[in-house]
Amino acid sequence: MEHNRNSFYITTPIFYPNGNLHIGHAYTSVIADIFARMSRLSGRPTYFLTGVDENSLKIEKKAKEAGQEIMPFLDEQTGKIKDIFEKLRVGYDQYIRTTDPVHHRGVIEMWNRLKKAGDIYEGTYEGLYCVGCESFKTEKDLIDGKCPDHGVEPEKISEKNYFFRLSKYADTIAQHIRTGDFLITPVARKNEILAVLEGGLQDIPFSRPYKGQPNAILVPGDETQSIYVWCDALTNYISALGFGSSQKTYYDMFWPAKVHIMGKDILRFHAAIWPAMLLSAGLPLPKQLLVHGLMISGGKKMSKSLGNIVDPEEMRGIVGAGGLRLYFAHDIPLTGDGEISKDLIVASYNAHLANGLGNLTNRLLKMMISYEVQFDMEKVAHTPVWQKTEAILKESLDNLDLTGYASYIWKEFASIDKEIQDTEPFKVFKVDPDKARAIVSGMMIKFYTLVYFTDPILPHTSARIISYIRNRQMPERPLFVKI
Ligand code: ME8
Repeated sequence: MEHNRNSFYITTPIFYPNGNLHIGHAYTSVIADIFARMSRLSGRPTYFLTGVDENSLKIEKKAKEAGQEIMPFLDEQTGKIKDIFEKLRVGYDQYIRTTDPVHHRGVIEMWNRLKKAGDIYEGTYEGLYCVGCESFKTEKDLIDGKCPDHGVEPEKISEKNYFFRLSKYADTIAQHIRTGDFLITPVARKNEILAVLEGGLQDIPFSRPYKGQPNAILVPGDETQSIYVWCDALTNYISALGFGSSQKTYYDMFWPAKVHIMGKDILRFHAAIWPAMLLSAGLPLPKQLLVHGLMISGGKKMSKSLGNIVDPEEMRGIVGAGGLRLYFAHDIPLTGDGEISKDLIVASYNAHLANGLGNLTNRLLKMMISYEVQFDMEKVAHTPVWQKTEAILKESLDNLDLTGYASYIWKEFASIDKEIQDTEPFKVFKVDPDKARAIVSGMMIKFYTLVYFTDPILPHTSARIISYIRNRQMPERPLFVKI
């Protein structure tokens, strides 16, 4: 199968399954899901990958703390994560686990290519290592001698490693970023990474001594060493598609990715190490990195290690999957850090769903049914309002502008509300029923269109409202109860 220029391959980071997913992980996954659904709705061949990063030291520690063997622990974690994804309607095409054999094959193939390119060499690493980040640190990365993200002193280590010649690729990567064929958005993140690249990159250890860690992928030809977690983890984006296996149809169809979505915490891995690996392996770079801010709680980054997490399940219990999805899409600017609070989520739910879409649905359905308004649903797709909304969908997808898309649709819903107030069909109906029908019919065409294009954000609700319209039926209970 040929690569289709229109294909849309979208990924989330593979998450560490060492605790429950918090609202930040839910955010990344939900926005990726919304983009994937927008892409499917616009007719593009789409593939949405998410999954878990299982081959890491901190997972092993967690399993030990829980008194469990590693594989049953990982299976249980994956069960929980898939359950949350289902509840939040995160409809991935594939959930990759780095313990999957297909992944191991991809990593081995990647290693062999780096080696063949002459970019792997033996050396000794002396320095600091933060297990929380699973990365090597320099003194200037630390605040008061501690990792700023994890609040712990990194371990001092001295060990034999294989190094990856990262330094060789700094200029080429910067060049790809500057020309825009490796796009990094928002621009502040692009500039941040360009500054790093312009300062030059150092070669980095790409293996660590193998000490029997479960699930570690051993260096081909040297079983005393295991492949470094980030080399292992980053390769998931292509191993999942079959890179390194005989079955690589999906790889051929979907690589290079349209976009990798991630938080800014792991920008450097994705904007320096990953493209360097791909260049060394002779593979195309992803088209874009979309780097979102980090939600903070109590003024600090939320993280499993810090224990200040907000539970997405609890929030879903209050505002439903739709409430949370709309909040992410409509209210969180992709680019900044935001303090997350229950009050803000509830206020958004009340404004946009209970008072907004919920009320509007009721008012329109009532008028449509009681005034016996007819409109031809099969012809809606040929109306100017449909064509305009479809064009906005495509444009928002090209620009990965989620808040723009969500706020456009909700403004249009509000404009129907305003039209009801201005035209007062309930008064018109008393004197001129046909005129009232014509007014409501026009509104129904617009409403039906908008609801249809809301599907990526509110997948189940959109389908439910469409079926009420088609069956000329009122919802048995309110779609969104005010909180
Ligand atoms: O870093 N706000 O996994 P991870 C918003 N396994 N998003 C957040 C967030 C927050 N406070 N905290 C986390 C790893 N995230 C590696 C990735 S990829 C090849 C390997 C989201 O479980 C955000 O997307 O720590 C961030 O980049 C990711 O979770 C980190 O997840």
